[in-house]
Amino acid sequence: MGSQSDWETMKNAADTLDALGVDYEARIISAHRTPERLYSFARGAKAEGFKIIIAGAGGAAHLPGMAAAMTPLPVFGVPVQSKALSGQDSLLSIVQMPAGIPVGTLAIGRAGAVNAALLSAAVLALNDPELAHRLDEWREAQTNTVAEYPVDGPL
Ligand code: RP5
Repeated sequence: MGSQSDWETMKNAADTLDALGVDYEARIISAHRTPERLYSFARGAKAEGFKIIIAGAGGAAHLPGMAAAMTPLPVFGVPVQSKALSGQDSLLSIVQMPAGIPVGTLAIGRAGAVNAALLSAAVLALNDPELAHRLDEWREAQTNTVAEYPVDGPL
């Protein structure tokens, strides 16, 4: 993620990966404030053993696109909800990649962070039957939490 301030959002991705038993590292790498750290991480990520990068950033959110430019790994971008423009700026700056360097862009905020983790798990599960089983179980558990009929009052 681009800043400590993104962690409140990106922790939702981390929590989801924890629930699925997927190993990850959470790092702060700013495209603007720590460009050398970004270069070094993105260039070395595949050799370090990473399989997928989830990049969360807000505002003028260059992190996912710049990371994608420097690694062959799949990059999923999470637009963090910004104060000034509620994440519309983050979304557009992540999703509007020119043809040639893709960033798989998720929804703004918590939903995007959770879904980036689930999408990453689904990709990894293609070559990991045990993870595929855990993902099936996670989805079934989610389904089982949905009541068929609404009730009055607070949840
Ligand atoms: C972006 O700037 C970060 O991803 C963050 O969402 C936003 C604001 O960062 P802080 O000023 O809170 O560190 O680079």
